[in-house]
Amino acid sequence: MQPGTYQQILTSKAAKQKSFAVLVDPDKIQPAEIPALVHLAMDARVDYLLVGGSLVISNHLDECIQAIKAISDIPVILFPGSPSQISRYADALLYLSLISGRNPELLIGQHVISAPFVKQSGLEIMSTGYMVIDGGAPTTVSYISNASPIPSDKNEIALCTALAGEMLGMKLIYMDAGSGAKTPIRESMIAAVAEQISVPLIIGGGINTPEKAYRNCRAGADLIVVGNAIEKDPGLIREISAAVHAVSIPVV
Ligand code: 1GP
Repeated sequence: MQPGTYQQILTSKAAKQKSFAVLVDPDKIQPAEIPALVHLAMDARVDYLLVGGSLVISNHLDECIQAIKAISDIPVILFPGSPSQISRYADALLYLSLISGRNPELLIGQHVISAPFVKQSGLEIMSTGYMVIDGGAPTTVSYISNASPIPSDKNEIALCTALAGEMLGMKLIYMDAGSGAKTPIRESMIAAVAEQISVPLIIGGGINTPEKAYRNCRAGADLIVVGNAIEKDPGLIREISAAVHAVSIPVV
């Protein structure tokens, strides 16, 4: 039996191997374009495909995931902007609670409403403390949730929030500067959080070069997520994946 997705993430972390996930937003890609992207991801040894977006106005979420699954074993993890973005064709679900905000709907309210539906999906559920960090531009999630992001230089707020999430039982912490962020999360903040928590740390938002991905991993990220930059230049998949995986190589 294949280990679950969460176990795979934990195993990589225990082995000090960094992981790379490409974010696929169904609003920005047609199902017919999926195979080319997935072949690039397979060639580049991408570890996970995150599927989701803030809104997902298109109605081809299932179709996109089925197109991925038809040709690849890369685990597909849902990264939903709302409870409507659930597909039973995925492997696992980032069950997000927006712990950086103070909007009860996104902390627990929508979860209560969608809980039976989520359970019936049969997906592997990975509770995730989701933290939005100011990336220099208003994000869709901040607008919709009416919740302010954590200021980019307030490392202590970030680390206390992440720690609280972990102690509440969240299996993952995801710090996100927002899709297409002007300024990605500072390495000092990643390091401050990584030092305090023991669950895997996901970092995303505005990462657009292999160097940034590499430095974020060195600072303590376990899993790097890139969406926008790859939409603009799919060739970056290979370079960023190589940079992330290079951090795993022990220095002798
Ligand atoms: C956004 O973390 C993801 O939620 C990825 O961000 O699209 O800027 O890579 P980018």
